[in-house]
Amino acid sequence: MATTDVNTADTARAVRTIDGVVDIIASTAPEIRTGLPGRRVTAEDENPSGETQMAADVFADDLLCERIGALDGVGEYASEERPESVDVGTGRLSVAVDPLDGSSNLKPNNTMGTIFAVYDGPLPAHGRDLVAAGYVLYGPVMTMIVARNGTVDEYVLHDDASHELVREDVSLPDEGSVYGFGGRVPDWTDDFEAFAREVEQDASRKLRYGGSMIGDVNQILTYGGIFAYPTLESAPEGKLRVQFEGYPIGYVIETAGGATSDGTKSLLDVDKDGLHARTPMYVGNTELVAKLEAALD
Ligand code: FBP
Repeated sequence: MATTDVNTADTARAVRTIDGVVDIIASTAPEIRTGLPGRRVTAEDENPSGETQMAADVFADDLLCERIGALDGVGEYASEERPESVDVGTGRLSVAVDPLDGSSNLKPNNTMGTIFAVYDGPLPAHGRDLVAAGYVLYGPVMTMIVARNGTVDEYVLHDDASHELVREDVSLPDEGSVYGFGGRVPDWTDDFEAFAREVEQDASRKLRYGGSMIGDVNQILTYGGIFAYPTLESAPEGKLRVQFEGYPIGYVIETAGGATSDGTKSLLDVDKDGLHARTPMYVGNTELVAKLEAALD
């Protein structure tokens, strides 16, 4: 077979696999949500980052691993809840998920999300290997954001496992009107605190912070502005994970016309070893992220 034929076959298979991952995320999310009420308790284990796992984290991870792992074209599955990635097939694409981002919000019944990233290559992968990424937001309405082929679309997810495209080509509004910064304020660096105070002084902006990155990032995608989970004095690498949070959210926000940073460069250019490596995260309108980088310089 000629090389071009092989490439065409590979590309067609990859497109089918990516569509398959998106369909599985969309059809599994209603089940994850339905399974939450009895699972607002801690599980017996900690996750690989040493954080308390909720029974819901484990439940969502098991469902996604089983279904995504059975897809043709997926070679590896990894999640924030497992120490190692799992070999699930012979495909060249790898899928990394945060099954329930913000699961500490389960107790107060607040927003949470499911994040997914599809990489062309083995895990841990690089941000520039991403071929699709997105997230589900469990809010009053269940929505899903998907970035692939250079555009970002929004879907509404229904309880019967169907999904409906509601917005095509989503982009960040030019004038950002909200901001949300994680971590304890006394734990922020002086430079970040000075930047935060400057952002607060602008009367056109309002604080919107809910403690679940997906809820907070979706506010930025909707209204524009800036979200940060910064470097902390006690945690120079910040809290959020590169493979499961930094890269996929970097991909979504940059595909939607925004900017992202780890403090000095795009989140997609972060170079870290290890499946569970962490990174500071700053995402939002280009002008605000540029100001942030200048403030931290
Ligand atoms: P999990 O994936 O373990 O839920 O942690 C991620 C997260 O909940 C983010 O959604 C959020 O931005 C951050 O941690 C909040 O952490 P903290 O409350 O410790 O500042």
